[in-house]
Amino acid sequence: MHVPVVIIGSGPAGLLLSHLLHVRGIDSVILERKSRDYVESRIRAGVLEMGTVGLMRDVGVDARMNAEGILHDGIYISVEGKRHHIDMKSLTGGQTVMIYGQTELTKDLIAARLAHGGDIVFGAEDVSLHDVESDRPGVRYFKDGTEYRITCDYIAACDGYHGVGRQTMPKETLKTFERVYPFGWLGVLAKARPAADELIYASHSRGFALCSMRSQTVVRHYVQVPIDDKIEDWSDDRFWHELRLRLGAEDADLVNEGEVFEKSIAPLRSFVAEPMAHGRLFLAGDAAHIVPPTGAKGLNLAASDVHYLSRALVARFKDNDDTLLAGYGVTATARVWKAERFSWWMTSMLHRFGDENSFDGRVRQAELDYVLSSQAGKTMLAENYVGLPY
Ligand code: RFL
Ligand code: PHB
Repeated sequence: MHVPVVIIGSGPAGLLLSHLLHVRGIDSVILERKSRDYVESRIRAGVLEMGTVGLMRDVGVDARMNAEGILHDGIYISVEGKRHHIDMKSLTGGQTVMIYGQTELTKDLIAARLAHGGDIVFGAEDVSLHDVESDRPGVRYFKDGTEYRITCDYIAACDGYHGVGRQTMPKETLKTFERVYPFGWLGVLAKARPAADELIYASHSRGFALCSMRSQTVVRHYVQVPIDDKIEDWSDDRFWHELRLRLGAEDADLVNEGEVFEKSIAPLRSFVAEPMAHGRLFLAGDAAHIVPPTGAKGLNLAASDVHYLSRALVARFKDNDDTLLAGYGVTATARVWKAERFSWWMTSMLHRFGDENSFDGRVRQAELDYVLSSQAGKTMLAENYVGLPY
């Protein structure tokens, strides 16, 4: 079997890429290690930039998102219990973000891909990539004990941080950059009304907290926890109590409690791998970079990568023009580093590092003070949060 493009991974990057190619008449196969059920029940991001919303519209998978997604014009930043509003819409000349869960976006993309006759192989085990430096690369995988081989023109590794794509790249050409933070986020999903009309990012001496939402009846809240905390350490009561404390006395009552139906701890990490291409292998999304979630950029970066990659593949297949493909790594990486910077900055500014009585701690407090009192500071935050242009 031969297909123009083999895509590894059916997360947002792989699914969107296969749709973007499909609408331009280019066939692809997606190989996904997990089951459809597993992929559709993973709980992750919740904030979409308008660029991501636009890509969903371009591939015609935006009906449910338009009906159920919630547009937000701004965010709140709470500092030691005092809430400030960042009016992103007025600061950016009219831009907003949309609240729509990654889980829902993934379900929509899978359903639409299959409805259009798309080929997604779930449960593809031991995927390996071959001859990526030749002009006829291939992949091999096993499904239900049977071995399969596919040749292709290009391979897109959209297989996340632990995927096989980046690992296939020669060690001597790959340069990685990493920062690991000394804390994680404990996140819960609960059946409750949102704390406010928009997200609240709270910086407090007890640690960072975030009140987010998925709908008017489901909330997604987080608190910063030490990296070695265990989920068993956090009863629901302890979580709600801690969240209230971090919002401060005046705002504590904004928190509406409800049945917690998901609870997990995620570590925070910044990571970039360069280059994002080797021979006929291209990396996109978490396969090439990780951001801490404070800037809400992970999913949106996956989307911008596949925007650049699909455009480059279309130029190659439709116009026989390789220029954009040759420049993919450089183009995508430039936007990636700006989102890395923003996510690192938001994380550094809003979390507690246990050094508040040192020079670094005081500088962090001054930075927050400055940003919230300066039009220029707020504008910088707003234009990065809504997403830099493609
Ligand atoms: P994904 O979504 O990880 O999808 C990769 C897919 O590849 C499959 N795969 C393989 N398939 C075949 N063979 C292999 N060898 C394979 N190895 C892996 C995987 O099963 C999976 O289906 O990457 P993608 O598409 O690049 O999308 C990126 C986003 O998912 C990610 O950036 C965000 O969700 C990050 N993230 C968050 N971002 C936010 O903006 N806000 C958040 O609140 C937020 N929470 C999170 C997160 C990521 C998490 N991870 C990675 C564990 C919470 C968690 C727990
Ligand atoms: C979420 O709703 O899961 C969410 C929102 C904003 C973030 C991170 C996560 O910055």
